[in-house]
Amino acid sequence: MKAEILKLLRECEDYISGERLSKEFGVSRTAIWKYIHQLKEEGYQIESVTRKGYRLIENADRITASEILSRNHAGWVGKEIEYYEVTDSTNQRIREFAEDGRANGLLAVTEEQTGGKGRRGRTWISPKGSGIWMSLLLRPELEPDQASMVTVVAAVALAKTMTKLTELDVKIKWPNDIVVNKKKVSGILTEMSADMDQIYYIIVGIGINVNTMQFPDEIKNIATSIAIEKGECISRAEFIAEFCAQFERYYEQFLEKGNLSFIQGEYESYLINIGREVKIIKNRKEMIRKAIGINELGELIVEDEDGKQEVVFSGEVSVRGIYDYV
Ligand code: BTX
Repeated sequence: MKAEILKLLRECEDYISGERLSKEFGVSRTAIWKYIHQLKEEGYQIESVTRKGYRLIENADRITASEILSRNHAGWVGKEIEYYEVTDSTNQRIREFAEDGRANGLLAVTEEQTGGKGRRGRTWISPKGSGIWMSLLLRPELEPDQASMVTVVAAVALAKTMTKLTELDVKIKWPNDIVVNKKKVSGILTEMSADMDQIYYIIVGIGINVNTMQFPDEIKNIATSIAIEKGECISRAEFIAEFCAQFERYYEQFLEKGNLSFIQGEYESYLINIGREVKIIKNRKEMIRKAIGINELGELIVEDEDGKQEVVFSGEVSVRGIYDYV
């Protein structure tokens, strides 16, 4: 209800009376007053004027649970949200929630991560207030070897969301970097808990540089943000809400089909590697191949000089000439 009140306040530029709010939501004016008080405690500047009612003064770029829920139009993804001012890693939070039995679709978001994780033990730099650092809990009935396909689904949902909200030329660097202008704007870290033949849960962790204007030296040549590329800031809460809806749509199709055939073409339309040379590292040997596309399992199809094709699994590929540093 708090999120609904916030939504109404945001949509209405004028004052809304306590009476109207109480009628709208079927609760007492005191209950409305309590929700308004809670929103104020979350940092919203809400003016209350006798005989006129309430008005939202400033609309800062917040990602609190109420802010996201008031925009979320998905069915079950992100319908429950845990918000943190600061935490070590949202993937870690979701892992604990998963072990506690929390439901499919739970989302954890934070303003800042002190121990943001990338793949293979790398660090994900997650400064305060300007990015989206979030993780989603999924409990699919899939075989463990299907889990990596969820990352591909998330990458397409992310690319689609970004394209829709920013109109930037968004690309995917196989398997799951989101790239704008040859620089990394977002990364995905998928983790899971499983045994040989069943998945207990999957954690999809997503980091997006949204309104970040400066990066530390170690990544300043490879990283960019939506704001840098677009020249203006965008609403992080709106981005998260749109992503939830996009992801839900693609993910449900994936569960129905069990493979990525329905999304292959769309993934390839974003794929920056397509038709280009990639460096493949197999058994410590490096080879140059041309990337052709992906198969229905999300593996990269590459071709040698004689036109012989083979597939490449995650992590064996680096991309020549895509990032300046490669
Ligand atoms: P990755 O291993 O593909 O990328 C990590 C590499 O990317 C780093 O080694 C560094 O070179 C570069 N990098 C680090 N921080 C940034 C940044 N902010 N922008 C651009 N490049 C950067 C990608 O791993 C997976 C990242 C997932 C992050 C999310 S955030 C929410 C969730 N919680 C968590 O701990 N991780 C995930």
